[in-house]
Amino acid sequence: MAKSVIITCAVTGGIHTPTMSEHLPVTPAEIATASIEAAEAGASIIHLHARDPENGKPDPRPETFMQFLPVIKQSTDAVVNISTGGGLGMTIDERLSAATTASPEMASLNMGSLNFGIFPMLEKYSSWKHDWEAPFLEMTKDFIFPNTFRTIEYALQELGEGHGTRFEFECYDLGHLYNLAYFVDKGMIKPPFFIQMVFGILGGVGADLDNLMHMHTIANKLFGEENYEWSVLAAGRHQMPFATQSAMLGGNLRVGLEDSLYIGPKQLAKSNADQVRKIRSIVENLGLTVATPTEARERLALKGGDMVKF
Ligand code: KMH
Ligand code: ZN
Repeated sequence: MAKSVIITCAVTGGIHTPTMSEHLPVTPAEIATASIEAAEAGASIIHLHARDPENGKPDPRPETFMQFLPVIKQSTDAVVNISTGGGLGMTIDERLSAATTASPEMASLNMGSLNFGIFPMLEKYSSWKHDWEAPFLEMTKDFIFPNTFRTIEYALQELGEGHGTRFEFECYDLGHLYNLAYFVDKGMIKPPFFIQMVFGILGGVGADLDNLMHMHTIANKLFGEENYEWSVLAAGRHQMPFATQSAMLGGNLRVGLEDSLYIGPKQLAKSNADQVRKIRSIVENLGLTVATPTEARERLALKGGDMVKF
């Protein structure tokens, strides 16, 4: 029987800016509501960043996260996954601080350094809600998102060993699977681990189905398919087609406004939950089922929602 599909919803991220969509959650209350609605719609994992409530800028402060984490926990059984990617330009300590404070069941971990170009979005807008937005996008022309062996090792020790947190290993290119294999071979990462394959970031691998197939083939060779769960996210207009492909191939998937602001061609998504409902209906129409949080916890060997510090 086919495994159920784990849906992750990444509700706000640190890439899009408030000008781009009025539906992008910004305040703690908006992030909490978006997360609860996404969970009710069928997401078993909620991937979280925080934003400064005043201006929507990516915000690493644990105290900002703490304004929405308990609300989400009290209202849903979904797995809370805290980003350690943070916002482009944050230090590694800033990026880890919310997760080391909250000790979540899951955290993201980016598996290699890469150019991370979001500057092409500058051309789409002629005015901005906040002063920080245009310079933030502009600086990515010259930006390398740093995820070195040392920082990956540090996160594995601090969060993995220190807190029993397990990871969403974000792999933006083939080489990142080999970086992951290095840590698996060292015994620092143990099955069953969760690989999030990321397509369509400028600087990472492109959103081409052949790339997805090849990354999946190489992951099977490196890790053995019984040892890991895999999921797919693709940026922008590739989001839904790639999520669908992953489900068809036996994988899991991620949606959410972090990765795409749209629900259809030129049509902004009004909520994260709308994207979850859309992909859920596709998954179910393929004859597949959507995983519950309990199933996700079992398959990813998570420590449990009562073992967190929020
Ligand atoms: N927005 C994704 C492409 C993280 O939070 O660690 C990358 C991401 C990074 O989710
Ligand atoms: Zn993220």
